[in-house]
Amino acid sequence: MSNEFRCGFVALVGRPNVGKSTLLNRLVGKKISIVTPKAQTTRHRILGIVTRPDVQVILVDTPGLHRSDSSYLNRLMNQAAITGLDDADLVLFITEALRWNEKDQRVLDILSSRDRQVVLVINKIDQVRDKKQLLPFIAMLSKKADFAAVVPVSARKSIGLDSLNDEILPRLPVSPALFDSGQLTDRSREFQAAEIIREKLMLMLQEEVPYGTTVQIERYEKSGKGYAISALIWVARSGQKKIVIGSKGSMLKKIGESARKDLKRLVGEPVHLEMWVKVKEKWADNEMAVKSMGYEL
Ligand SMILES: Nc1nc2c(ncn2[C@@H]2O[C@H](COP(=O)(O)OP(=O)(O)OP(=O)(O)O)[C@@H](O)[C@H]2O)c(=O)[nH]1
Ligand SMILES: [Mg+2]
Repeated sequence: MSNEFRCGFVALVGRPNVGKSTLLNRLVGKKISIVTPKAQTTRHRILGIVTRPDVQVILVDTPGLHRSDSSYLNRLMNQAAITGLDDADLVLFITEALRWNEKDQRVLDILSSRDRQVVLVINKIDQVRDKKQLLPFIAMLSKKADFAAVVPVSARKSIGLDSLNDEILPRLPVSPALFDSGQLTDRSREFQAAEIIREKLMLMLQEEVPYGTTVQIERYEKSGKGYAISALIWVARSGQKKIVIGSKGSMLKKIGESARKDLKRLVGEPVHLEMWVKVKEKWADNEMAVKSMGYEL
């Protein structure tokens, strides 16, 4: 193989909850994208950039592809994932070890309808006690499409990531780097701050409530010895506002405490966080509202 510098876009695509964002964070070596045990955590296309002496890998985290056309936001999330995949030089199709289902098949059908190099990544192999079970699973999946490679990994335990990198590098085009070597993401600190708060909402709220929330940063500026951040939490119904605030403000306090710790790590300085909860009826169904809240293709 030539030792010319390579650079390209690598989209991480799959059904919700298979570990796309976890894998991106591990490959970059820093938390770029939020992670929760709930499906449909990621709502945007987010770049994580890895620069080495021989290559710049521009990883593209995408929302989990799902069938729901129920809201404008859901359709936008699916479209964002499709755009990520269509713009990529290489696709990592992320699946879960021993847990193939019709949702994965639907993603594979989308991939097969496009002319893309696809590496099948079988994640969460740490959950498989008897590793012998992986062999027939890999054999079964290998027959489903003409994958460029099949790589079992555990993003959580950082297993198999060197093998995955070895499969990525030669499949990227010879090209100069597109980003500065120190840049790890295309997203602003404000965006990352909003995502951190949204992660806590996803983690701490139950059932459908977190899916009705979104976060907008209103103020992000140097103030005294640290930073002052003000965030608006939008909810889709007035009943949800009560839940997010909690009895005597207890839930909002818990969310704020947890978010502030992560925000301090992000900013590198103490953070004074203010949060307001506001209702915008059925905002996720409303194209104008969704766009004004920072969602785009
Ligand atoms: N056991 C195990 N769990 C993992 C692994 N990778 C991710 N997870 C967990 O799987 C859950 C979902 O991870 P995410 O990275 O948010 O998954 P995602 O594919 O980005 O999900 P969406 O953004 O909702 O599409 C989280 O609880 C992760 O901690 C792994 O290698 N092993
Ligand atoms: Mg994700």
